[in-house]
Amino acid sequence: MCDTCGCGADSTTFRKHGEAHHHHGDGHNHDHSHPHDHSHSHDHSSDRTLAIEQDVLGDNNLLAQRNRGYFEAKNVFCLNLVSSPGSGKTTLLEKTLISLKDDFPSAVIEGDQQTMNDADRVAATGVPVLQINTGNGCHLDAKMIHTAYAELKLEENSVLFIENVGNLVCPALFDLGEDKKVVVISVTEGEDKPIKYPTMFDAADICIINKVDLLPYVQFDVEKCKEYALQVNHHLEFFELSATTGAGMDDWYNWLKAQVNK
Ligand SMILES: Nc1nc2c(ncn2[C@@H]2O[C@H](COP(=O)(O)OP(=O)(O)OP(=O)(O)O)[C@@H](O)[C@H]2O)c(=O)[nH]1
Ligand SMILES: [Mg+2]
Repeated sequence: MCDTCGCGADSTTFRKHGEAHHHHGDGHNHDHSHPHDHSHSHDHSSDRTLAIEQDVLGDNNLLAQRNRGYFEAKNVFCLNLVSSPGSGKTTLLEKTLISLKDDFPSAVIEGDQQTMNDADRVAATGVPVLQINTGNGCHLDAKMIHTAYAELKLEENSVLFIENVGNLVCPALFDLGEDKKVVVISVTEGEDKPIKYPTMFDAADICIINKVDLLPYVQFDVEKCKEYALQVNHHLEFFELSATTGAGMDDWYNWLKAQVNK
């Protein structure tokens, strides 16, 4: 049970492509008695709820710093991809991994509540991948990432892509030790998402506006979307692209290569 947002992170499994899944004792309090509940109503005292949230996030932040130290020591550049479900994170990853396979070694940690679908798609590119199934959990946390990269055995001077659980709310709270948080929004979601879900856009460093090939068919004002996002976080950098047609992908690739060669 995740005490911070009320979701159940009590059934996390770690799976390599082609491997039968095994449950992992992840140190979370196992508590099957609460339904999925973001109201925090399970705690009778709001003071106590706040204290538990601070503990959970505090513990997470400590582990995230450990992850960050490990990545720094190995010179691993780590990206945490966050978005609502279906914005195109895996498609973007598949294309990026194939296009940049000669530029640097990569590894991927996939986060979904269930299935190996995304890990299987990534595995088809030949890049090492580990799937984390969070069960009822709605986000990845630093401890899951720690367990996952130990299994993956990261190469020095490589890039680690983390695809978070599709959810525009809870993953914003959990630092994983990444260098950059990348929020993906697709043009079918409406340009007002940055002001409706400001925590995520505030936490992000990069904002990718995906599926621009669909702009002729949907009402989505790209400039308005950027304006809203900048209201929330004026440091955001934007990429406008289509992961399926490849439009705008070169700017993204050049940015990634520049980060790795810093
Ligand atoms: N038209 C269009 N479709 C896209 C684009 N990128 C992804 N899609 C489609 O959007 C759907 C979802 O893509 P995924 O890559 O699975 O999205 P995701 O963010 O990984 O989804 P979750 O992991 O479930 O959150 C698929 O049908 C993709 O083919 C794009 O640039 N243009
Ligand atoms: Mg995906």
